[in-house]
Amino acid sequence: MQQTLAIVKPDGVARNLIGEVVARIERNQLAIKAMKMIHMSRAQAEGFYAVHKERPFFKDLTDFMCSGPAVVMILQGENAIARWREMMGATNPADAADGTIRRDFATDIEKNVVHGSDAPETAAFETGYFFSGLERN
Ligand code: IDP
Repeated sequence: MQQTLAIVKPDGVARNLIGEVVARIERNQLAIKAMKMIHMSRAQAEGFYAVHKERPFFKDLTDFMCSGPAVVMILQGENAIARWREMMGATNPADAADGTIRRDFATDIEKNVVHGSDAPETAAFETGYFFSGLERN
């Protein structure tokens, strides 16, 4: 069993896509172990995306992530990290496969509706960033 962090980003919440994303997660048999809505501060968004701090899009990305509420979730299942990334689709919606969340709903490479951890180490950091041990078992 593996856990991963999923986020419905501020664009997804603003566009009323929480239910659509949650429905897809449930249809794909990933268990939602924890879920809450948060409006990140700038410092919290910068801490979350610290790995990207040297990237040219860091300022825009962190502005976007603290621009409104987001829904953060811990998903659990066999191979949950890869399965959730497959459901999300490629970072750029133009490159995302048909039927993925980003292909179906994202408007551009930044406002791409959802986030998912990309490896076991990042999943451990990211789930622990938003949830305590008590909230995830
Ligand atoms: P991922 O979310 O598919 O794992 P990453 O490369 O980790 O993609 O990038 C994190 C987030 O940063 C993306 O989901 C997207 O919101 C934003 N991002 C990535 N590349 C660009 C870019 O070239 N321009 C603007 N925003 C970007």
